[in-house]
Amino acid sequence: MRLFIAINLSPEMKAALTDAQRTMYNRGVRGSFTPAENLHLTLAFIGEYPDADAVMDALSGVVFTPFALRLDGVGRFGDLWWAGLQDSAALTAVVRRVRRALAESGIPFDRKRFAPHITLLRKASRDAAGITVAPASMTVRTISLLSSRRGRNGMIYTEIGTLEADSVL
Ligand code: 2AM
Repeated sequence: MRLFIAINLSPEMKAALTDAQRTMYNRGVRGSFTPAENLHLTLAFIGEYPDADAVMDALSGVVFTPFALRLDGVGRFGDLWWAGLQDSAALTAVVRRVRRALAESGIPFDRKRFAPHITLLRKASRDAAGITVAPASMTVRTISLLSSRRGRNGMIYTEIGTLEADSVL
């Protein structure tokens, strides 16, 4: 099973992201646009790992309170274009806790430095510079363990489990 831990995005956030994708398309940019149902923010990429229960056990020890995410600009890694997020100490902290919990449970994950991004488009046919994204925001109340597999028409992500934020009094 190919596993990763991510935040699923609110409908408002997805609307802002699909608007940006539409603008790219209307300006003649072609490529592999992430379908709305697949838009997410990855916190930790585990990759092939057989034991989803062990991952959920590790995650269950992570404590966080609801926090805000806000879109902030568009950027690229080569021909992959993404939407960025406003700097958030709460997001950085929760990623650190998730990754520490995985490490302490001996669950492997990609140790590359966390670069918060939501992939909008892969294999862009040309430069999408100058395209902006509305500064939509959401409150994160759950973190998800997702599995990914290649379907006939692209990747299929399935939620395997969720971790809820602690309630704030
Ligand atoms: P990406 O969108 O930048 O490709 C599922 O593949 C999710 O895990 C995607 O959000 C992907 O980010 C992310 N991811 C992070 N590290 C990865 C890696 N080493 N291999 C594949 N996907 C990775």
